[in-house]
Amino acid sequence: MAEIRPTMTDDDVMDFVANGYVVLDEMVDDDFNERCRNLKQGPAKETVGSPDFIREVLLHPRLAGVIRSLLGPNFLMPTGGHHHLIDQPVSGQDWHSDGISGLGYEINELQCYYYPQDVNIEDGPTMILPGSHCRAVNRDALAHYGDLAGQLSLVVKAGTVAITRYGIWHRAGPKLNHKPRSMIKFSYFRNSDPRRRDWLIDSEEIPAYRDRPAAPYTSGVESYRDLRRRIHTWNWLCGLSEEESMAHDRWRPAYETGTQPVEEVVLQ
Ligand SMILES: O=C(O)CCC(=O)C(=O)O
Repeated sequence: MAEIRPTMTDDDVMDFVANGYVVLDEMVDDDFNERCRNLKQGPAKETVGSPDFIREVLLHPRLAGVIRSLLGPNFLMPTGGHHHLIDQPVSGQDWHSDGISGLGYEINELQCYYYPQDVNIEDGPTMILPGSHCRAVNRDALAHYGDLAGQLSLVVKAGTVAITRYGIWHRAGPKLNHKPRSMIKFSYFRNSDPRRRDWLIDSEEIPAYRDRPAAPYTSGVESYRDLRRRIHTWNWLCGLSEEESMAHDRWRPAYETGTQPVEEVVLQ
């Protein structure tokens, strides 16, 4: 198999850590997009597992380069997928995050959305909430939210793939027409914890996480929590141990060190 080259830089990875998504515009060839437009709604294991799909989509150098950057060189390939087809006007889905996604700052699963046709605003684009990927959420509560500051409608051209950190809040947006809108969803997984930066680097010296703007829906307290989570994620992706990570977290209060085993304490 051809070597998969990482495509992300330190800054790209820091962006992903904060936002939880990357969009690769018009990545897949039109001929192949055409072939993916008339699938049945529902499980798409055969399509996603087919040699053509693997070549044209899953191992496309732009997509595989991002996956390798974020999940390491030995990542696990998707073994199935789901075709989300909407072909009539609907008010859209409730906000949700999938499966048992929730707490945790690691990046172990990347969930991708592939659009084989253009998606305009009236076609029911997928909507995501950047930065929501590590936020624990009660799905029943989340379903009551309406429009959220900072939400993003994935209005895209055919062949676009959006890569998200599993757990990102999303929904199918309102659809105003009968034009079929397809989205094929599939996930890649990490196979081992990161030991080093697996992306394009200029120097062996690990840079400290450079903060990104706070999400527009956060207060001071929540944006502080986001920042601390981002630092955790960045340090973990860089392969830093818990102890090294502490040295890289300038925001950690002095009492949050937690490194001394109780059996080492000698009472005077
Ligand atoms: O169809 C869409 O745009 C989103 C659907 C989805 O991701 C879901 O149902 O979990």
